[in-house]
Amino acid sequence: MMFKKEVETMREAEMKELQLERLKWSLSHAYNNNKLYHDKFDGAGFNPDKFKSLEDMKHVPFLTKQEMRDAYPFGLFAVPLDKVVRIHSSSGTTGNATIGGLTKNDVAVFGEIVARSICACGGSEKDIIQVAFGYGLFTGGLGLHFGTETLGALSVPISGGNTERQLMLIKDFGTTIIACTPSYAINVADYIERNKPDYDMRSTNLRKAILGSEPWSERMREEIEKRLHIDAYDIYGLSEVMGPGVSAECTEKSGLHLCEDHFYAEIIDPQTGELLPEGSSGEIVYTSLTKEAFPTIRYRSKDLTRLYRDSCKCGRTLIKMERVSGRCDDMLIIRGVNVFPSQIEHVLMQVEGIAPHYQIILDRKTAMDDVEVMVEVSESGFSDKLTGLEALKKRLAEKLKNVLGVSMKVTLVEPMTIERSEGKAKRVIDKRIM
Ligand code: DLL
Repeated sequence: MMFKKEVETMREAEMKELQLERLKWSLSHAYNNNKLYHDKFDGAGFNPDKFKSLEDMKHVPFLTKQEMRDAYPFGLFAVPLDKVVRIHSSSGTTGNATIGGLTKNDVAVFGEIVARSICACGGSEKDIIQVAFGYGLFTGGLGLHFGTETLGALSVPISGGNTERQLMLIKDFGTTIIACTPSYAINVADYIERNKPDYDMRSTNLRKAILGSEPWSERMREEIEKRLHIDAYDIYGLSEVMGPGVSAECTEKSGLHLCEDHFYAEIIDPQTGELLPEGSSGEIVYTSLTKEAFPTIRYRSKDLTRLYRDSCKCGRTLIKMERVSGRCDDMLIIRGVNVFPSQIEHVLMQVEGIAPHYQIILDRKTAMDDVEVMVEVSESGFSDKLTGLEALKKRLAEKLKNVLGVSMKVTLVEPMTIERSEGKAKRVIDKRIM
């Protein structure tokens, strides 16, 4: 089922026309109603009245995360505060948070894009959706909640954590879909294995998980699906643009359909800022097409992905986005070699006997960066035979060196040693003094 079939199956040419028309509105709205955008556009010599075709996008100046932070709290709003009905914020840990506001109409659009995402993975108004994303300024909880209600499905607003209660409600309420971070889904599987060996997920109604808010791999999907006996789907979004539902996977599980009628996306080279042709990998940049409260114009997300068109079996024609592999600002430069945490994860996940719980610890005791990969051994891989563990450690270190070209110290730890998160997992710990 599609929530808005006429848009989700629109022909490419028609979509581009719609985008052009909406871009003209959005760029003028930002220019005329927000001083920061007005000054930025003037500074770059760009006048929205001269915007005639999608090619003109290259004249529009980029907006960076720093500029968003500097505009804290409401400096990017383009409507009076009394038209704003809700505030959200990014989960950033350093500096000012970035703030997003929504008008009534924006809230409706947000609800719609999440409703589309739920339908894309095969959900419908008949579903009972346990929203195990955090509620609050974070967009995950309220985003999934309003999406569920917009669709007309039943929402269980439990928020994150309290796994015992999550499992109880899955049984008692007959939950069919759970929405949470992929790392929390793994925590739920671990919890059952350790504390409730008799809890059989197959005897519940839970069929699907809608997972997102942090990067995760195909291997993690396999693990979650196998251990929880469900189908797992990727949902993506960011508070600077709106929240979850900017793009989401369909039942084909082969890329995420982007709501390109609300967000115009471009791929640029993260180093040079140069616009790259469709199909290239790079940093994704967003321009909101319908947002009233806080227009996002050419926002450099730092998320790395690829956009492409294919004839998806689900029938949607919306442009597809590869799962986000990481962020350009997460890139670790280890002794001159660029390494992404997702690449390390990829190597770890290919080795038998390793659990998907790891942390990358960076330190600089000497002039060189030290990298330690701390990873849990799975219950099955855990043998108290020291020789077995030594061999495993050696195998991992060799594999990391071969694939990534840098040597890293590997430390194996017992199951359940690495701190579990109820929201986004913390993968990188940087102890370097800058
Ligand atoms: O994480 C919104 C969200 C909530 C998405 C619930 C999906 C589900 P922020 O806290 O602003 O918003 O963080 C946004 O998280 O720029 C990506 O780097 C990362 N991210 C979000 N979803 C995915 C995903 C929410 N499916 C930042 N895969 C984004 C990879 C993701 N990374």
